[in-house]
Amino acid sequence: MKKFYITTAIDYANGSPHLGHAYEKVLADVVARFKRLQGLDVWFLTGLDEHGMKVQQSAQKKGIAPQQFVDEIAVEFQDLLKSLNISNDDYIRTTEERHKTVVQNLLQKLFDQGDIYKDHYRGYYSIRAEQFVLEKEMVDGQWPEIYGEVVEITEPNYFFRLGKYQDWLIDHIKTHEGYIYPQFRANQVLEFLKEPINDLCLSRPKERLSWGIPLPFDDDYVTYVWFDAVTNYLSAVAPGTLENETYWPADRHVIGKDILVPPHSVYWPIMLKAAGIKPPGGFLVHGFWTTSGRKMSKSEGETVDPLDLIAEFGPDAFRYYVTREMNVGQDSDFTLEKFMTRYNSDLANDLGNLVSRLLNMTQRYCGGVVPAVQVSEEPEKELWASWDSVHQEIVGLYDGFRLHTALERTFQFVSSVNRYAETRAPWKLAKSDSPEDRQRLETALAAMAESLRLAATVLLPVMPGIGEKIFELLGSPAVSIWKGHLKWGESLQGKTLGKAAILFPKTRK
Ligand code: ME8
Repeated sequence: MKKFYITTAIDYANGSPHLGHAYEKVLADVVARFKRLQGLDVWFLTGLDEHGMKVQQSAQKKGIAPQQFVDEIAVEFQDLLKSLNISNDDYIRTTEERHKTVVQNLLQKLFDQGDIYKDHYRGYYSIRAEQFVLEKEMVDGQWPEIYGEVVEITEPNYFFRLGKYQDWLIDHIKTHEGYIYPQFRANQVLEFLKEPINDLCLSRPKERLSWGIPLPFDDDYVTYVWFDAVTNYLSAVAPGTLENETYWPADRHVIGKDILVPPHSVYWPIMLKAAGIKPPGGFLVHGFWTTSGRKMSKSEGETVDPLDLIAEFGPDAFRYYVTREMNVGQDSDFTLEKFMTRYNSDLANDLGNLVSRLLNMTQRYCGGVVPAVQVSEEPEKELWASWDSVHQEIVGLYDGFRLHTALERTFQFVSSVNRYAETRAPWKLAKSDSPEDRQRLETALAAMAESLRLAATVLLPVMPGIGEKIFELLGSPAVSIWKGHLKWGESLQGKTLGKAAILFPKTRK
């Protein structure tokens, strides 16, 4: 069976989860679920980034040990995953032994082969970003706000020879089509690589930062947060070893645009290349959620708490909204108004009404049992054609990460089913005594049931809970693989439908 290994960024354990964290998990989960429905052997990893200065400082402020601090935060992040119905197979925390061992083995190997060396570093250091920053990054004599306080320091440190592998990396990106999605991000990386890259300072003296993984070859130092963090993708599937494992390499690292250049697109592939480990299969780089143009992260004044929306409207409504609104790769503005419009119009009115209409009418006119399709007139032909166009596109859209378009098409189909119901008007046909009208009525209900089966099937990656619920109401088990189930005509004839249900209650105006 073909494997598919997908990861998310591991979230910083220095604060509570926010919308960006929630979105990234949903995005990766939609892709993971889609791949499983395609019949692939999927391994889906997410986790928590627990070391570093900020965690050390936050724990200090609270007067507790860093480990206790991250243990508490881990609960919050794991609760978020549960509340969003995320289907991850593993959860890695960088304070786990299995991770530390792999990081240390990797460091030792690179040190032994001469790719890590000791030198003096003198430069400007951003405490907030936990990285050295360059003078040329100043704007009008000021450090960019994201760096917070910047101080000048000189200290002996360990460096990783990045420059040695620069040409290899450029060639790798150029010769692997689709390696970074969307393509314009790959171009940004190539732009960055036009200048010679500096070697990476990968250590911090313990006296300044104690909350990290000690360098195996110098106990006075811990490794710098990026070297530690990116290695999680390997340590989770290859515990204790650097050997390639069943799932390696990762097929997609799902990350936000802020951490592509340089950590994921430069440090990570070069670390692997230098260690003789296969580089990543690819990156899926999403944009940022903004409100009024600002990202909604804690440090910049978050206004929407995703946990509240999930609890109020259910995980599927939240998953639908973020997947429908975000054109993967672009930024997107999050507003409660838009959320409510999508909820009320797409979910409650279009999808929810279709379900309750079908259940009510089948109960009333056919004793709750799905009848057979008996006629094929203009309205039926239009409906089948409408499904056909979705059918032809849907796999390509999911595969190409055009998830918002996949949902747009699916809901266009749902609308056309509602239009079909209006055109056929079974409630009018029911008043007729003609046997032809009875056949039309039964056909209409059978066609609506079949349409709903198809819509539920293609919605499963995005709305697994609702998809399964619809299948249950249709008297069938949810499909676990799409193959053979996307064609119109898998008759539900004879199935007993569930009792009328409200899938999306109107919770607000
Ligand atoms: O960067 N919209 O952790 P993190 C969308 N620990 N995505 C957002 C976002 C927003 N407003 N804000 C953040 C880290 N993200 C490191 C990663 S990986 C080996 C180490 C995304 O908690 C961000 O782009 O700051 C990143 O992919 C993820 O959330 C975690 O961010």
